[in-house]
Amino acid sequence: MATTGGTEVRVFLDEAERRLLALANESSQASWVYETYITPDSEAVSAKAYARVIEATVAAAKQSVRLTRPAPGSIEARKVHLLRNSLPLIAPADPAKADELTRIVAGMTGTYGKGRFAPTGSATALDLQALSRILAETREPTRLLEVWNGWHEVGRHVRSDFTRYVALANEGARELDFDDTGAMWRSKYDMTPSAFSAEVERLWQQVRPLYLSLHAYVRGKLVERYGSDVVPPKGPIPAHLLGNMWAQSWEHVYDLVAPAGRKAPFDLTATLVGQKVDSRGMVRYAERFFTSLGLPALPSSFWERSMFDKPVDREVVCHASAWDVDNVDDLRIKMCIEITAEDFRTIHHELGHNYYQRAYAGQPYLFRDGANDGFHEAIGDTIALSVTPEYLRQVGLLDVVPGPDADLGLLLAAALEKIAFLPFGLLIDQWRWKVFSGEVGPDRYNAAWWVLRQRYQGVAPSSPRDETYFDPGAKFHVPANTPYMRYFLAHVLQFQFHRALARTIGRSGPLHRASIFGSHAAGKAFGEMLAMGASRPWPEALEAATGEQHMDATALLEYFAPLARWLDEQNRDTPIGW
Ligand code: X8Z
Ligand code: ZN
Repeated sequence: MATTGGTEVRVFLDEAERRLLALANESSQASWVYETYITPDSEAVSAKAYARVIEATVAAAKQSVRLTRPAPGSIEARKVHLLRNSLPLIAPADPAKADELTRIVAGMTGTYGKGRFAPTGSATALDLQALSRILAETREPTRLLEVWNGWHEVGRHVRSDFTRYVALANEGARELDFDDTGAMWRSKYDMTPSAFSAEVERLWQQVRPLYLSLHAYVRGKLVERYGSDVVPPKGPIPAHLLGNMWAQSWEHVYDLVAPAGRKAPFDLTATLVGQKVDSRGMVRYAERFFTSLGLPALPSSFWERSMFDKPVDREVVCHASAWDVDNVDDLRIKMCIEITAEDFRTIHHELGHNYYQRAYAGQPYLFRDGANDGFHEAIGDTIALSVTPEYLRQVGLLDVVPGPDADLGLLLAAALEKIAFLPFGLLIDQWRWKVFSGEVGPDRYNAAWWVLRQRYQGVAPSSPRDETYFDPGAKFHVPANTPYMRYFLAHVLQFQFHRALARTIGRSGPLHRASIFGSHAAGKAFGEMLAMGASRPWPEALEAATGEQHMDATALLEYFAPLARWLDEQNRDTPIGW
């Protein structure tokens, strides 16, 4: 009988949520200790705690199938669906294999975190941050290549672990009736896995022409700077010349590609350093943006428990992340903050996660998540789009707001960050989907990686990278088992959110000059979506905030339209593509 079945499922879900919440909190505590103090013991403890979460989740997901099926569209049906899709990693039921798998993932994350390389002339081995600084600032190709090569050694150290991880993770995913781990990752978007693949391809086709324009323009400038024997005028751009270890953001080559006589409209890094803003001060700026929207200040525990600075006395995972350790209000960020414009933005990104977590903390446990993971990644970025010159003036970080003649510079700088990222955001999981499905085996891991990097990004290594290398392993999210398509989605969604919020509060004028700073109306519109968490399919959450039901790149294209026109003019005699 329907009512009996409904009650049975409800009682079961209540109990499962209670148990999973307790285990998830223990696991978060253990992971926090591990990632802020890497030792063999903290690794073992965090791996064990994670294995317990997986085991309980799988047990509950399997049991839920045996209960009376809840009515389609009901709260219970959604929870059962989310239960099966809640984790990015499922281990086999065999406890020895589950232990092995969670140890491997924790170990790969630690190996990445501990990565170091000593370039010629450096007395000590440098960490990723120091190496990234060299890539951003040096314009000497041989030096850039040495640093790029040096960091990519870290990938080699995780190759064999990664191979075993793929096998074990797939075994786990299959026990939950997914085809493989990649199919499991694609099942989280309220559509079939294949519909999701088509959806990201559709979005990519919307933005691809703009990426091609930017690529052609930047390549032309790099040819001028480095010569055509270093940069092929019609070929892919060498991966070490774009100012970033993965060529995922090109903002650090702004000075190389800016039109003659146009330096950056302002230098936020210099202002922050000049005003002696420290890491906490940086976080305060970001918090102040959120409170200006009518959202509450962060709890005092946030300021006591977060890690803002890289400790000098121990190994940590520096890659920035946001946490809600008790799934209620134990919000924290973990970062090795540097006083730069880049980290200023990243802090807004991380607080976006924290404010989302806090907004949905009133939901039942299984709904305490983003509408989809692209939403989670887009919240703070949306706020950071409102970090306009006028906003910076309002908070005392800029003296004079540059006039409309600075627009091209502002848009070019933004494009080097946001448009350059798009193909990178797309390809990491294109690669992992093929790896998990078996289409790409260990004998082709690296070759397949570079095929995709060339196809989507138009970027290539400066010398062949055979299978003794494992270059995907030199990007955090691969050893850390963090899905990546979320960032591609976020780069589309953040412009949709930004446009909708700006319009809601009547900001006219160009989107790149619009800021929602200080608007309680924008905070309310955004906050209503955040509070929904994962309780409804994501199109409903999107509609709540934007009135739109589809992910759509027209807002991004509108934002960059003046730049797109300008790039087309610049590229009249420039080869496009590779
Ligand atoms: O990993 C991150 C965040 C943490 S959720 C810092 N991002 C991606 C990356 O660094 O590769 C943000 C943008 C893309
Ligand atoms: Zn994030």
